Amino acid sequence: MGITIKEIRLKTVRRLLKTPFKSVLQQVDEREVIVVSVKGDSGQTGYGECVAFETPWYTEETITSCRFVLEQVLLPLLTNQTLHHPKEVWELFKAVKGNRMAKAALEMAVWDLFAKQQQQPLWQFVGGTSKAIPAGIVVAADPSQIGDKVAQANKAGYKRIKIKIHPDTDPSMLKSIVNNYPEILFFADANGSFDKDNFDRLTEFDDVGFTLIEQPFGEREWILHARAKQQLKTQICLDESIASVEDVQQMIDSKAGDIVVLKMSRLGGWTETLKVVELCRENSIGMWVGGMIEFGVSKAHNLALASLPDIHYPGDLSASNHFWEKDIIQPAIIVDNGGIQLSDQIGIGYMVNLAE
Ligand code: OSB
Ligand code: MG
Repeated sequence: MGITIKEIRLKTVRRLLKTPFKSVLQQVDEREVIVVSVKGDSGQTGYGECVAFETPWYTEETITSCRFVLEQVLLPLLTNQTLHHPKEVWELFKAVKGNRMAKAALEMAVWDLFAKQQQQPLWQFVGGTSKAIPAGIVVAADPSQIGDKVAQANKAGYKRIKIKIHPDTDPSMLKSIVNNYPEILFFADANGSFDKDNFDRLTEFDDVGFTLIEQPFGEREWILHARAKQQLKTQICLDESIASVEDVQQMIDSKAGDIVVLKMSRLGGWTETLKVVELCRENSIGMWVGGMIEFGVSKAHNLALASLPDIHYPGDLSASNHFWEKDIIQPAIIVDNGGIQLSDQIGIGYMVNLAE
């Protein structure tokens, strides 16, 4: 039962964040993404969201490079093709080097389309088992605001809070915050801001009480990460370093980390991500689903991913109202008692509404 891809549309969405997102890499005030819709000959439509940023501060791709690659390279490869499984999209794109964020947006839309054709929720279609997904929020603010933001997140019911850190962050200040909330899981994300010259600064965060420290060093710093894994009792988790199955294998071989952040956008979509999940499962590597300051279409795919049996840590899965006045999906994603309930509707499980 194949699907012929009949029509692909790209729609730019640009909205202000409710409050600026501040990390050591960049401040984000406004977000632009491309919503991709793929219509099959059955009449159904699948959705994906391209979450590259405006400039290459986080990954090499940008929303402009993605628009170019989507329009000029990927759309012609997919249009009018008949597919029997969404995994075939990765094969169709094989001759195109890199550009995984552009590929992911289109590939994920095709997975949604196939789930809809099969009359199944996407989370079931990909092998998910859990309908109750633990939520997680990120605090990306000035140090003076961290305490207040954590208190707000606690009040909103979040049971996992990720705090952005860098070499100038005061670990004792964080320790007193973490001590105030014994029932909350705290992650730290350094976004690669440490290096070999301030390695000792990193060890000062070992007693804060973090479940893990995400990406202390640069993306290719396998040896430094291995040293941190050996010397710290806190688990080391890699985010920016993980852009392919091969990167996960490299992390395992070099003993550079305990846990990986799954970012389907950076990995190139579902097919590559499911391979990463399999490899992590076989090697007892922890996993959780990372966020990209994204809208609801990307979040819905990420929620389906978090439903898989071996995703044990809560991800960057916050409510629609965390970043946005109004999300692009209906109903909005809500967090209740620290969790998000997956929909029983087919596909991504939400209506897409791009009107402001
Ligand atoms: O490093 O995990 C990161 C957002 C944009 C770019 C990089 C990162 C982030 C986040 C997650 O920290 C934010 C979210 O919940 O969407
Ligand atoms: Mg990160």
